[in-house]
Amino acid sequence: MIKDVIADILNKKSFQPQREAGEAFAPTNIALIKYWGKRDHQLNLPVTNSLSLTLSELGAKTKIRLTPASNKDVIFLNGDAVSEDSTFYQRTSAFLNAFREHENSHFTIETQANIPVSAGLASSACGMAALVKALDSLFDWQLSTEQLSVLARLGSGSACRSLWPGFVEWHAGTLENGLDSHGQPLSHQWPALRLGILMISESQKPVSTREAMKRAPMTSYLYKKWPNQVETDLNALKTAIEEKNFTLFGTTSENNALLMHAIMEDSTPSVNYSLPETLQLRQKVWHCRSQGLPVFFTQDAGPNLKLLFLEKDQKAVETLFPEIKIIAPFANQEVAIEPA
Ligand code: 2P0
Repeated sequence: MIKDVIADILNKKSFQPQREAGEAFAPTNIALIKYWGKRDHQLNLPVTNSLSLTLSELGAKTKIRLTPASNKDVIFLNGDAVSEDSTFYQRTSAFLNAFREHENSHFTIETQANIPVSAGLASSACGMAALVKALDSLFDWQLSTEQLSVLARLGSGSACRSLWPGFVEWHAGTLENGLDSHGQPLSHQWPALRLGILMISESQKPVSTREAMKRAPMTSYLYKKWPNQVETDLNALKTAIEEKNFTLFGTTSENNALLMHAIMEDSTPSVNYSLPETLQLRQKVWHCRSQGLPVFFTQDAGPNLKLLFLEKDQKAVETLFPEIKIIAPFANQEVAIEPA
């Protein structure tokens, strides 16, 4: 099925390399209104729309070339060869099956990522987005950004939002083949917005998001509320962005993340990505707010928190959370990729 969809997108474009290697960078993105639950698990088609913020300076840079003499794909992550037994290798190699001219066409992929892998920092999002952009460059397909977004989604759902800077909405779409399920950038910018990462643990998740996303719709009572709540939250967030209403922006993002985590816990078997320190930091954020500091959090499939605040409060946030790494998503900063 994936191969058919990809064949539709590529429309007989060739798998002959047009240069020695294809190379591309893609930034990671953090969802403010989350993607949780799929209507098609093979094609990564979501139940609802979602809305994210791209972190321009954090992401993955990928170089891909064909290695005809090799009998398997070879993948390097930050300079180290990735084990064939790892999920990362298997998922990448399986995705590449759709792009081989012959069964024995193999690739060498070198990825430099400046975010930790599998710690809820959307590493698969930037990794898959960089990979499809690098393939497009290797084969010189000249696909549109929307087509690249569909391809990236087939590798990993959230990757389809990593093709644009700023705020991006992923439209769930209604087509069975998912060709209408891709990202779309919002025209509004918010230069004063800041996102701060609080790293609590870089270790791998106890349950993959793929597995956790299967459990929720099948077993969670709260999940019945999710599609309607996402619609309400999307409307509220878009209003907040248009009107630069930061209280509405922060409240909506935080509540959406909390409902997603409640759904995870309410699934059977229960899924919990938080650590004791996560809960302590959530409480610290709430305490700061009660003292008048407008700071909110969002949390993905991992224990780390991302704080949302405005430039005017950056000093106060840095003083209260000295370990924070702050990103200005709308500043056009130079992209420097160093391994994490
Ligand atoms: C998101 N997450 O919207 C949500 C919030 C994690 C929590 O998308 O199976 O790696 O490859 O489509 O995109 C993480 O899941 O899952 C994710 P697949 P993906 O960012």
